[in-house]
Amino acid sequence: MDRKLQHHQGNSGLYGLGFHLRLWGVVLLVSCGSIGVRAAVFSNDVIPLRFEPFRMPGGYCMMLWLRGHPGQYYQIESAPLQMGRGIWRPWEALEGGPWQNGPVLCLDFGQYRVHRRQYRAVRLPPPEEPVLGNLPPATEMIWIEPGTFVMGSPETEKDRDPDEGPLTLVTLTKPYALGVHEVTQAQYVAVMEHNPSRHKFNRLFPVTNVRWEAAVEYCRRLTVLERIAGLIKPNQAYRLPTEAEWEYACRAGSSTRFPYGDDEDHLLLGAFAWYGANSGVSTQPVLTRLPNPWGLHGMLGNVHEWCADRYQGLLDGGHVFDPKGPRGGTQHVIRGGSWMEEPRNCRIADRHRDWFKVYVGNVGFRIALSEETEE
Ligand SMILES: [Ca+2]
Ligand SMILES: [Ca+2]
Repeated sequence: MDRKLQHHQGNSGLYGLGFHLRLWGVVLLVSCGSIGVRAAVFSNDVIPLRFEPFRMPGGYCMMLWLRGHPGQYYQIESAPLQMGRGIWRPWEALEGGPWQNGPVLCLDFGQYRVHRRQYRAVRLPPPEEPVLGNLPPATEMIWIEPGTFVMGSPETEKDRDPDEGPLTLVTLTKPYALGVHEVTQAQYVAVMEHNPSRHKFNRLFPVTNVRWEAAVEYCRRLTVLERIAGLIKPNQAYRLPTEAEWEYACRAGSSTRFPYGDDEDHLLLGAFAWYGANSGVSTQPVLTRLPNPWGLHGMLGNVHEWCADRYQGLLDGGHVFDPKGPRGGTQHVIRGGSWMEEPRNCRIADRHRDWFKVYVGNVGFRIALSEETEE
């Protein structure tokens, strides 16, 4: 039984706050008036929750910030704003939870009439060890041979951002395999048993609204499942690619803005990538644009892809071997651009980090496979 479902059932029919106070402690209640914030704190755990309407294509959603405590889990719930009769309506958990190890940010897409909703964060008990799911539909993997390449973009590149430099010579010393497409919703659901995606039109769409931690957990579970099934060797493991591995594979030997050339007027981009101008304001099924020269589809566009690394504002410079990113920092790298981006954000060298993007339906991931090494 999914623990989120259990909590949901546990809360259903309990319209007062006393139950939560006794059991978990309601940490916060926020009602959204037209502008102001009403916050009532019911326990010693004071957890600020900021919110504001956020303009999206097609309307507004509510953007909520919760500063959680490390190691604790929260569910963010929403209910219609009470209109003065004192009758509590059922609270409903927002999709995508539970949230862990704040700070976190979530978006409520379901409610454009944001003035009429109220929100609260409820602390949850620690999760049980997750149950393993089922073997997902297989991903075709392409082995990438070790090699050396120049990471980043030259200062002369059109639309370049400063965090794409300094140009860095990178040597990758070990082979790794990369999925030919982003992880689909069918694959994610088989392993994780829920579908957090924003665009649920088709199970061949890439999964979205996946936090970095969940993408890592997917890789861990997939490794266990495929080892049991004998599909990978006992010393092989799935993981997220490092940022350098991602760019090396995306470049596929090129040093231009896109794997097929500079394309300054973006005449060809639509053949290779789903981006703002051709996506129809949505993700699109994987494998429906042309691959790069190494046979990888959708590296640019459709959904941003998580990398293993934390984000740092500049590249290392010099000559580095098997870089894994900085040790410190809270944000992780996403790469490749998405269905909602301008062409400049779909260049090979363009770098992004997680902020609210993880909850607007344009961040997914792609799996890598390699032999486990001693750190
Ligand atoms: Ca992509
Ligand atoms: Ca950028």
